[in-house]
Amino acid sequence: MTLRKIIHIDMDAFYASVEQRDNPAYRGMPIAVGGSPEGRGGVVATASYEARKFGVRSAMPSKRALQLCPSIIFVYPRFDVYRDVSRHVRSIFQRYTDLIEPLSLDEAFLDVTLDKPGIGSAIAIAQEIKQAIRDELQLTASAGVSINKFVAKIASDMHKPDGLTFIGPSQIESFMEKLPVEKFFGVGKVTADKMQRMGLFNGADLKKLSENDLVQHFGKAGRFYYRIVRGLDDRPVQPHRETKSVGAEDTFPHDLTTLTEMDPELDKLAQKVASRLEKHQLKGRTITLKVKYHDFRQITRNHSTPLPISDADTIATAAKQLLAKTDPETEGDKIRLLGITVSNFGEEHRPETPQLSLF
Ligand code: DCP
Ligand code: MG
Repeated sequence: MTLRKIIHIDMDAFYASVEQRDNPAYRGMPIAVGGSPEGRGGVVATASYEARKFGVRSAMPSKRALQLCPSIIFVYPRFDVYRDVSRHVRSIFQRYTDLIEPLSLDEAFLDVTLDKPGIGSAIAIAQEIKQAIRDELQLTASAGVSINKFVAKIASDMHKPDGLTFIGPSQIESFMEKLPVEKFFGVGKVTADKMQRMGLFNGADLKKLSENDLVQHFGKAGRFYYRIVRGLDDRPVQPHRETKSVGAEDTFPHDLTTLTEMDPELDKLAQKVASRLEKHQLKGRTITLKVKYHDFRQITRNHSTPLPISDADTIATAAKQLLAKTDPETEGDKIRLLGITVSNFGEEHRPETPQLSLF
């Protein structure tokens, strides 16, 4: 069996770095790309590293960002520019491999096992890609190099910005053992809290449980955790995966019984979905609400709009109307999970997938 060579590349403070590159006045300054502080419901899409020092983060309300960092400069996003940069980055990747799986405008997995350019090592390929991005776009990216997607993705985040982190086959087991459970990609806050309450703080703790134990406590995901803590992840890099839906869901620590509790949760979910849609540059016409009850019954309700939508307010309103149709305050119907998905993107809103015809 030959080991694969996987690179995960993620641009550093993507929108903010593009704005700082194109506007010398923003360089070295705390900036936030996103809505204005006066604007209703404005949120930060991303912040420059200078602003992150003050605690400003993606998805934070602009008002909060201004409190944390009074000198912050708000910049309106220029999506057409980010899309062009993303295309250029993609064309750089294509010099090194045909197996590219974009996750969003600024992030992709590359399988370089074949070593198309004959460079000899995945680390050297990652270095060349970073250098090309710097030379041709005056931007920096961070790369993670390993033998599977899971580890490569965590690695790319370890030495941001401008990082390159290699985690070789012999290091994976000990790396996974030390990894805190909340860093496991795919482990949400509720699951992480549950793990911690069970005394499971890192990969080594998870490893003590049998596959059966894990499945009993965490359902289907348990099987994934069992394999991943052993460094086993054979998911292929999928070049033509198309985003068919964008969603978010939350399992609540306490079951919800009243609309007063449910409405703010739907607002939060809608906000998350809206920022994910924005990140993928998508608008959809179908909104689906998922409701799971304390006894594991699950229902979905959906609604299609004449025009594609992507903003948080419209998504939240539609989700609340769908929820109302389920008689959510019915006696005994305690709600454990709510989820919102937007789909039905249509031809004109296809995400950035590499074109087959280019190679
Ligand atoms: N984005 C967004 N809303 C979010 C998260 C991200 O609109 N909630 C956009 C803005 C980011 C881009 O997507 O620039 C890429 O997201 P990343 O999570 O990769 O964040 P950054 O590239 O900004 O920073 P980092 O250096 O941490 O990767
Ligand atoms: Mg990024």
